Amino acid sequence: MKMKIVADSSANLLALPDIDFGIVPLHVIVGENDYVDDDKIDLTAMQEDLSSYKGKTSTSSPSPHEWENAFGDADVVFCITITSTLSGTYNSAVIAKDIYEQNHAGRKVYVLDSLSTGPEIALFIEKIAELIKAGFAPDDIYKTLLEYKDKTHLYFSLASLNNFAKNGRISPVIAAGIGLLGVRVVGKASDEGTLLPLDKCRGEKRALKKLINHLKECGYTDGKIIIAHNNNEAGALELKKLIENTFGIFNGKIQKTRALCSYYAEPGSLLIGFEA
Ligand code: X90
Repeated sequence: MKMKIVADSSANLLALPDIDFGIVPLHVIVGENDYVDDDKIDLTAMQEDLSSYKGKTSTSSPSPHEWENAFGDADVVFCITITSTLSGTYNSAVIAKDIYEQNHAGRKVYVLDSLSTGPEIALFIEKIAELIKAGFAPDDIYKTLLEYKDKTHLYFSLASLNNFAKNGRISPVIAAGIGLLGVRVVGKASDEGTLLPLDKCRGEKRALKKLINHLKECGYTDGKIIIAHNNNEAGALELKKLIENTFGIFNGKIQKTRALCSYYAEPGSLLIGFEA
């Protein structure tokens, strides 16, 4: 039985060792330019375009057809999407699942709405990969994944909320003032899969301190952590150090955001997914 994991590009991953894995790209649109968030994208060119372009910019979700293509010829697909509250990506995956299962009797697609994005999705993907390798049956993998989802979180420190507000994904009132004079917003993915702001902090140091406090409040001890950063490796390393100092271990890794996350988590931002 051929099992495959398919996620959208908000996971910031391109490949997975020893597992059949596919990524479906979202798009970042800057005027006439359509940046496809796949392994061929020039991220530097996109960032430069974004920072100099004065007109409207936006993002768009993959079509059902793109999902279907990524499912390939797998008998069982585990499909993980960015939060359905903020993107049409989940809906198009569900449509693709129905078509795929209708066209290929006996095949099965599990679609999971992450209600999150980025590093928390990456944790889900790693968990599924682990369970596939351990030889579990598809239904058991899905059940275990749903239980796992209750133990993971996504927090962030965002350097700006401009693109969120400009695209109607957050109220302009919340976005006001973030980014000015080094003010960052620290918050989390809510249970409903929306952006929940928790603290406004002046300067990265304060933001990192808040993140550590939130880890403590969540009961974090030594679980897996993935930090994703947009042009802020120094901040990611500083957070790693604080985690080591506070909890005695950094059981994780640091990744760079790809196009979709880089658009909303603007340069200087950090995303942190962890198991509590
Ligand atoms: O369909 C589309 O065009 C994509 C829309 C995606 C909107 C959300 C992107 C979030 C990227 C930003 C920080 C974390 C916020 C967490 C909220 C769940 C990452």
